[in-house]
Amino acid sequence: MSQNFTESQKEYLKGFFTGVSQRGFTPFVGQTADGQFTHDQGQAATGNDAEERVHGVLIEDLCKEEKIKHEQHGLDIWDTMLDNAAKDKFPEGGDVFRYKFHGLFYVSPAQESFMLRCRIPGCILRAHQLDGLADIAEDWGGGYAHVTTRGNIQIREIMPKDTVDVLVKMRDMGLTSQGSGADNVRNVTASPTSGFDPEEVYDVLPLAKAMHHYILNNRDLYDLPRKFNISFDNGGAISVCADTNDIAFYAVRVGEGQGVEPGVYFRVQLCGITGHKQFAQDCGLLLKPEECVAVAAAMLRVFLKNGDRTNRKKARLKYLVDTWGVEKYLDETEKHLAFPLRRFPLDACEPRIPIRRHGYIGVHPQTEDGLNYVGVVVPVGHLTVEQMRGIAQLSNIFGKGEVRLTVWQNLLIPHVADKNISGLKAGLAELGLETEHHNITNGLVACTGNAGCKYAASGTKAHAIQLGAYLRDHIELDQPINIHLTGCPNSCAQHYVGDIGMQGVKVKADGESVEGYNIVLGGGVDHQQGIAAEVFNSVPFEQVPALIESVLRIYLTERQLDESFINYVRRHDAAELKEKFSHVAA
Ligand code: SRM
Ligand code: SF4
Repeated sequence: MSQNFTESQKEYLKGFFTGVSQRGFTPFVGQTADGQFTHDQGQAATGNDAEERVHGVLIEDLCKEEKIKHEQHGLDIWDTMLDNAAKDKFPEGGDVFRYKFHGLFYVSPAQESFMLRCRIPGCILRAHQLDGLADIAEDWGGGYAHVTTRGNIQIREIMPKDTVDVLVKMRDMGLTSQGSGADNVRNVTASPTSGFDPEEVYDVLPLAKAMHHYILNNRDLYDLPRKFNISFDNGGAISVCADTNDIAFYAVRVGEGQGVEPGVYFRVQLCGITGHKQFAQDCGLLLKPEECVAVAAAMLRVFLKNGDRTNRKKARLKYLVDTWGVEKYLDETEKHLAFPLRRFPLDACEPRIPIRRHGYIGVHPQTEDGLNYVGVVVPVGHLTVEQMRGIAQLSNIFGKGEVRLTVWQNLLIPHVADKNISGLKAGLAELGLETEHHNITNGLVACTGNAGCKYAASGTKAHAIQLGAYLRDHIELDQPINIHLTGCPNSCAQHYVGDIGMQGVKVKADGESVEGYNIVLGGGVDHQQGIAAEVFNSVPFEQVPALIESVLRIYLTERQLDESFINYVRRHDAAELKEKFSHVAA
């Protein structure tokens, strides 16, 4: 291929890529400067017997979803979608799965409608986009939206006739939902304070955006063995919960005398999947910022080629790396790259500053003098259309028309001048939104639950609101905690990383089946990384608020000095905790 370029073309390309690099975007992503690709450009069937095998697997051995993809690619159903929209008809058979390639989830029987899962790359929204999403929710949805645990937006209750209008409107606003579901890379997250955080090591927003656009423009990446999460953390005190992702980048500094040029680099953690009780682990790499997207793309392609296509339960990246070991995975990754990987010990990097939990809620100074960001509590991520429009308007009046979403289902409004703080807060209060610290309700996270998800055993969002209100009235904590409610073992609200985590289950009470929870204690992320241990089993929700209150009271009584809840819980093993709390569960 390189022979096809004249010398002047090669010079032009070199200059172009250098220019791109200087603007903060990644130049080499599976492609050398002279235009050679280091990966296959989209390929489904392989081998001599191409009709028989897909990704090296006999068609008859493929799992259901792989067969569906083989029959027709999810991105190739536009005609079907037009036809279904014209007839106001829901998809059938394999098309239900293919619609998810477009971010449209037919969520029957929980609701007889679609849920639209957007992509909000880097978790940043412009005011006009938030306004537009409010229009979608009002004109074609249920009049509300949810901030998700990937700093993203979901809109529900969309009917088939409106699906195409919704997708077109998304594109008109400079947004897309392509690949937000099914076997694709999900919303690429970035620290919500990126770009204005006085404590950040590196502004990761350009990297998250570059990653997003790389995925959008490479069709081969729309055929992974399974879902995939990528996150960029700026290395400051406000975390993006990167270590729960399949690939987690976080910025670090390396000082003098460590054998590499001193400066800012990225560590790479692999295989976070906390529903399977595993955090992403450091894989020993040190990357320059401009290498991150290339490495992620190469890693994706190794996964694409070698991940399990026969068993959905073993198809996540974790299982490939478990089978191969990290070194083999890195060696294979290197084959897809135009530069060598830099192995470098983690302990030669400067340690990260401590994370401030809930630290973005309220008013905080930005890098630029006189400007602030304001963290807003969005109870379980639920926003009405009026609130969405109001936030957009307030961000225009008092900020610079920008809103950031957090993986804790909250949001923040940046670039607010000192003199505008009170106006903004008053405006938010009128919308029923708080900016005040509260050590329990600021960290309340809940998945969709049975209001919209067929897997849910419980009404997580409604229960979270009830629980928060109860605890607020009954107990005061002097330190922040997180409570995560998830409706089923899929762990979308990541109950295993909450100080208190709750997983929905059906419980028998007085001969009747009622909504309840298994309750785990002591989970955390980042510097408090740890999987929570199950302490209570099958508790009807009715009993949960008083039970959690009792647990917190015992903690307050028994803790050493100002010991945190996590540390208190972790001083005991699960059996001791069960014993200790047995009387409150009775
Ligand atoms: Fe999730 C499937 C909702 C984040 C693990 N998740 C689902 C589905 C699509 C159920 C389905 O297949 O129909 C849920 C849609 C409900 C609905 O109608 O709203 C659903 N997941 C959510 C959201 C909306 C929870 C929330 O309320 O915030 C989150 C959307 C994130 C986004 O914007 O992309 C959401 N889900 C997560 C996370 C956290 C994350 O991605 O950072 C996880 C755990 C991390 C992980 O990847 O394992 C997660 N969701 C799952 C799983 C289990 C995957 C696994 O390999 O174990 C499923 C089931 C599946 O994929 O087959 C699932
Ligand atoms: Fe649905 Fe289960 Fe995910 Fe909750 S955790 S949204 S119930 S799949």
